[in-house]
Amino acid sequence: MISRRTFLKYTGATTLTLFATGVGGLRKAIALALPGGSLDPTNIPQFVTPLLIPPVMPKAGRLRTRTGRSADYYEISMRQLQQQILPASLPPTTVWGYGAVNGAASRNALLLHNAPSLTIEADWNRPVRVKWINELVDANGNFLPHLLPVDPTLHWANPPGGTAGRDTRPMFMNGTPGRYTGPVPIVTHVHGAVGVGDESDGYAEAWYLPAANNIPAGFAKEGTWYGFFANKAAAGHGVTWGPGHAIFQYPNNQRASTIWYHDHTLGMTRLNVYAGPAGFYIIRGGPAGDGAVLDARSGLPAVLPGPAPRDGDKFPPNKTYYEIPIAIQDRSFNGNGSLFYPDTRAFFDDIAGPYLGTDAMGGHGGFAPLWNPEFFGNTIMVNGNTWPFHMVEQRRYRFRFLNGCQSRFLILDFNQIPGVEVWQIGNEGGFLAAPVNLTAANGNRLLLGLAERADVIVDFTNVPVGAYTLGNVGPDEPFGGGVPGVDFPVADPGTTGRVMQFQVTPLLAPDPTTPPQFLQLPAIVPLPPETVTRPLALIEKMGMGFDAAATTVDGPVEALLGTVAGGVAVDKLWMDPVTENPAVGATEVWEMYNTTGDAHPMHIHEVVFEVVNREGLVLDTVTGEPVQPFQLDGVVTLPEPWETGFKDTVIAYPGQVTRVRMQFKVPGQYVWHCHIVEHEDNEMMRPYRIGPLQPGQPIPAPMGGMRMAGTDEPVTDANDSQSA
Ligand SMILES: [Cu+2]
Repeated sequence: MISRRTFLKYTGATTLTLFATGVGGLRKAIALALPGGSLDPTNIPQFVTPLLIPPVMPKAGRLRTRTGRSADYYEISMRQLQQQILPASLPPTTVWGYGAVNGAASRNALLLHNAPSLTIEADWNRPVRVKWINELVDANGNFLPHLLPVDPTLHWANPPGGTAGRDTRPMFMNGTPGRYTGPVPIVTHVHGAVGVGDESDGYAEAWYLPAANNIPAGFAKEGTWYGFFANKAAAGHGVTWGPGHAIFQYPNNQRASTIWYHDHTLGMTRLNVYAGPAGFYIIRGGPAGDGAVLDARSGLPAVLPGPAPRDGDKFPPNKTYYEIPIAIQDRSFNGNGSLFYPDTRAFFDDIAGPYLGTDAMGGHGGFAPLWNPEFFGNTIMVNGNTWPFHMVEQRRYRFRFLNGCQSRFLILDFNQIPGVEVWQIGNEGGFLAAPVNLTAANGNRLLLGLAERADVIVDFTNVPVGAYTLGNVGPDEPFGGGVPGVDFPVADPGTTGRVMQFQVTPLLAPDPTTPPQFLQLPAIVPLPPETVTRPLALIEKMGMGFDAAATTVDGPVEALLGTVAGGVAVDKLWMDPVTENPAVGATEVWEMYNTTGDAHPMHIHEVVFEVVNREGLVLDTVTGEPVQPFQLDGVVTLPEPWETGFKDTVIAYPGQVTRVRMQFKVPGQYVWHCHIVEHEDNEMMRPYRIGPLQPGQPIPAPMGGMRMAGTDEPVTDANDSQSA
C-alpha cells in the first residue's frame, strides 16, 4: 500500500508549512502512466471541447411550506444516458445523471439529464423542496444494473438481503461472490447543506430502488431508515414519499455558499458518483451574500464578476458568463468510450486473496474482492468533458472550483498562465474573512482536497493573448501533504497534470469588477466557545494477503474512524452504536487524530465548522506512526488563510491532530466521514446523532452486519462518555 510506504517520507515534516513555502525549485516529476481502461489517455485529444457551463435546473413549481414559507419545488430524476465526455472523435460514454422531469415553473425549461447536472440556484432563507426520483430503469420499466462493479462483500445497502439483511455486511458461505447486478439503490445528499432535517439529508441507509417492474422477490426496496424518514417528512413537511422516490427539503438559511449534490448510498457512493450523478447547488443572497461585499475604497457595494447562468437562459447560451462553476473529476475510459473502474482488488496492489466469502477449502480472508482502497483516474474531466478549453477575455472571472475526484487531491497550478493573478474569496461555507492572493501567498497554487470548494477570482487582465494550460501538481497517488515535486512526484504532466485550457482573447468591454484587493468581505461571526472536546481517530486497518504468485503481501483491508479512550485509538465500524452524540445547541471541538499515512478530507454533515488548528503528534522513531497513548508535540499550526470562515470539509494530515469547532442545532441522525469515496464506502464513515434518540428510529441489531467476534458491543445506543 502506498500509504504505509509514503508515510515514512512525510514523518517529521510540518506538511502545511512546507506546502506553503515550497514554491520554487521543483524537482522534475518522474511520470508513470497510471493504469486504467483500454483507452490510452495519451491518445485523447486535449483542449478540443468547449467547457460546458452547467445551466440552471428548472423548477417544477413554487409552494408554501407547512410553516408558511414560500419555497421552490423541483422534480429531479436520475437516469442513464449517453454523453459525449470524450472529444467528438471518440465514442460517447454511458453515464448516469440527474435532470429535471418537470419544468413547469421555469421559462425555457431545460429538461436535460447530464453529468454533472444542472445547477440548483437557491435564494437565501427560501426553502427548496426536491422530489428525488430513482429512474434507473429501461424503456420497459425494468431495472438497469449498475454500470460499474459493485462489491457485495462490503457493509453496504445490500438490497438482496431483504428487510432483515439490508444495510449489513453479508456473509458468503459458498465462495467469494462476484459483482452485484441487481437494481441500484440511490439516495441524494446535498453536501454542505446546513440545518437540514435528518429526513432530508440523504442518510446512507435511507436509499431506495427504482419503481421497476421486475424487482426480484425478497429484495428490500428501501434502506433501513427510509420508512422512518418518510413518516418524519410526512409529519414535518406534509409530503408523501412513494416507490422509487423521496422528497427532501432544504432550509437554505446558512451563509451564501457553493454547495453540491451527489449520491450517498451505503457502500456504493464511490460507484454511484463515478457513474455521474452530481451537480452544483448555489445559495445566494442574505447577510453574507454577494450584495454584502463592499469596495473598501468607497464603502459602496463591490462588483463581483458575473453574470452566472440564470433560470430561463437559453441553452446553448447567447450571453457570456463571467461567473462559472467548475467541477474537476478524474475518470478512466475504455476504447469503446465506457467508464473504466477496477473490478478486482488486484488492480490496486496485486492482492489476489484471501477474499471475503468462504471458499471450497473453508478459507475465509479479510479482503473485499472488488473494492479498491483508492482509485486514481488517468484523465481529468471538467464539467463533464475531458480536458476542455474555455475562451476568456483579458479581465476578471469568478470560478467556483469543486474537487469532485474519487481519491485525488488537486493542487491547481496557474503558473503556466503568465501574468495571471488568482485570489481566493470563498470556501465551502461562503466568503473567507478576507481575500487571499494565492499568486503572492501560495505560489499561484490552489490546494483542493476531495469535496472542497474554492470561490476564486482569476484575473486575466495582464495575460497575453494566447492559449494556456491550467495545471495540476497534486500527486497521482494518495496525498500526505508536502511540497509538490519534492515530497511527492507531481501528476503526469501530459495527462493528469493538466486540467483545462484558457484561450485568452482581447477585452470586449471594460471590466467593471472591483479589484480583489479592495474586496471587503462580509464579517465572520465566530462560534461560541465549545463545551465539549471530542477526541476521534482516523485509522487504516491492514491485513496480510497473497499475490498471484502466492507471495505474501500486506495491504489495507478497510479504513476506519474511531474514538480515543485513554489516549488510544479505538476502532469503530459503521454498525457500532453512535458514539458522537452532541446535545442540541452544543458547541463542540472535534479533534481528529490521524494515525494513518495519508491525508483524509473529513466531512461532517449538517454543520459548517471553524478550523481551530492542527497540532503534531509524537511519532514512533521506528514505525513512523503516532505513539499511543497519543502525545502532542506542541507544534501548533493555525488555519491557512483560505481556511478562515466556515468549512464543511477539512484536510486531516498524517501525524497530526486536526481540530474543528461547530455548533449543532437541529436534532437527528447524520454522518461524518472521509470524502475519499473509496474510504467512505468501506467503513470510514460513522453515524452521529444530535440530541436524544428519536422515538421509533431504527436501532442497529446486536449482530447487525454479521461482523465476526471482537467488534460487537451492547445494543445500548449513545452515551456522552466523551462529554465534559
Ligand atoms: Cu480517507
